[in-house]
Amino acid sequence: MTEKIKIEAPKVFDIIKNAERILLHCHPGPDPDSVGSALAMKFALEGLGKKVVLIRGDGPMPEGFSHFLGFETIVNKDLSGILQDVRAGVESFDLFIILDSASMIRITQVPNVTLPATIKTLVIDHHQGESGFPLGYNLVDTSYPATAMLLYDLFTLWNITLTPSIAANLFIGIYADTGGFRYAGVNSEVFSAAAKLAEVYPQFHEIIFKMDNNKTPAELAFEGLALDTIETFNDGHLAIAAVSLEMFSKAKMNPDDASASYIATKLRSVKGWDVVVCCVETELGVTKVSFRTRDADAYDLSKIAASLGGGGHRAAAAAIIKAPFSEVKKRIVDAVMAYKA
Ligand SMILES: [Mn+2]
Repeated sequence: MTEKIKIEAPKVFDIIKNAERILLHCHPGPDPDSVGSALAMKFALEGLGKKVVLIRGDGPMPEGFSHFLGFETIVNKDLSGILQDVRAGVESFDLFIILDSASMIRITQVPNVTLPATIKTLVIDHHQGESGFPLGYNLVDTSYPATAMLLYDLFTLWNITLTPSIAANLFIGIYADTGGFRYAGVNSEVFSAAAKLAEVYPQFHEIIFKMDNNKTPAELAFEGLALDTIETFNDGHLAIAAVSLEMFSKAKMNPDDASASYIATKLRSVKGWDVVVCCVETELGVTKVSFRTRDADAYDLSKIAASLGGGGHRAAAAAIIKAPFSEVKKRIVDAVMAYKA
């Protein structure tokens, strides 16, 4: 537990105690830390007597998450959809707790969505290079390996009872963001938290199995397509896989079946490929780019991604590049080279 969290916990708890109706969300391209943290927070807030609405966000939600406890309570709306309800007077919130995200682009990629001034914001996040919302309260601690681990410490300091639903969702978030307890940032405190959570929800492995083994044949076919496109740059230190809309249509496949981050993580397994990138053109001229590195001391991907308009962590980051597909690779190579220089 960091000193920062010990100092911040009572202040953040006061903000929550003073709120009645609270909005939660999942970030675009939701990962288990986003969804698990949001569900755990929802159950904790409901235990405190709050009215809570958790929206799906931009979606769609991965099939493999459907076994998370409370998944069926996620409201099938994005931020602009729920704000329409607010403006129409059929819904109201006094607080928006923004988890695992600290900028508008990590909440919604729908352009020109603005929050009404009546809804206060509270950011709780662990991403580098994100500082929160100028007018809200921001608790960003990048020393945490997962938002779910940060929530575990906050819940402990707030004396929240760890119900099975809270424990299962926090476990999933910590498990996924640490790569199954393998990444830097995993320490004895993370294992202590996991042990406590597993004590409360011993069947955690069932949810993990269903989450990790939920592929469709189309997703596997995409893997083949993407691995076939790999090119290396920068004396073999940078490897890029890139799939265009044209390639999808030739292969009679759909970009919806493509996970850029999954392929990037696979590429990272190759010795010598220090920075790896997977690009997926999702709409004409819009390419989703996922970065991974096996050498986070030499490369800070949060900075490389930021130079392309994205963000993330040192070892894993992402960006959306709006440019003709033929220019995307050059932009990435230039960004990586510029960082080295
Ligand atoms: Mn996270």
